[in-house]
Amino acid sequence: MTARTVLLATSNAGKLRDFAGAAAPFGITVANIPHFSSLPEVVEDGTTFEENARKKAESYSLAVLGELVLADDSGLEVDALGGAPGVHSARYAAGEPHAAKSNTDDEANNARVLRELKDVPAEKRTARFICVLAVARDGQTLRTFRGAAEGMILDAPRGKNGFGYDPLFFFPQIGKTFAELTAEEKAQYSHRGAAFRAFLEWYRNANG
Ligand code: ITT
Repeated sequence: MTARTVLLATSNAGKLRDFAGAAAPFGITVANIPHFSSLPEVVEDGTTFEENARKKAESYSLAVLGELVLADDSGLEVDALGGAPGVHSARYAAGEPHAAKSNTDDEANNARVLRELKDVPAEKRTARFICVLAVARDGQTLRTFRGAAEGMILDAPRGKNGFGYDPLFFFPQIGKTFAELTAEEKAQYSHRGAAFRAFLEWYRNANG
């Protein structure tokens, strides 16, 4: 495969870093859509990761006609919370899906999860990260790809890397939280890395 750039539509710098890390070993650069912040924000009112991912990819692909555009909808599902925060992961502490988002959200979101799991014993704190990645062109979704990572929610944050719920998410397979992983490890083990590799397989077949 020749080196090339794949466009991503996201307002989340952490996601961009994750995708760039997952793509680098394959000689692919992932870059945000040019002038992304000046595009009208897509309302994420779907009830599933897939619905929201498709909506974002389709809508933002209209800003760069002819190009493949990736968008992910992702989040944390905690079993003891009935799958919450789920599709509301980005704005969980705000309590409503469309509340304004700020940089302090991650801390507040983590605090809410910890509060809600206060009396839940370690063995019942199972959780997973899910990433659904949609690829669209000219307003139409071509495919979606799903990645998951299984872990446990700790009772206090650990680690300084990553973003979002990473400091709470303990990954037993290597005995670290996602916030203790290097960029290479996160690409290797995460839901986002898995979804991206599935995309790459499709992309290779589609582009020779
Ligand atoms: P865009 O829609 O602009 O891409 P967003 O942050 O609003 O950015 P989502 O609606 O998909 O994206 O919400 C994803 C949230 O789920 C994210 O803000 C985190 O709180 C959480 N999340 C997803 N992947 C994560 C990861 O790898 N590590 C930690 N938290 C993650």
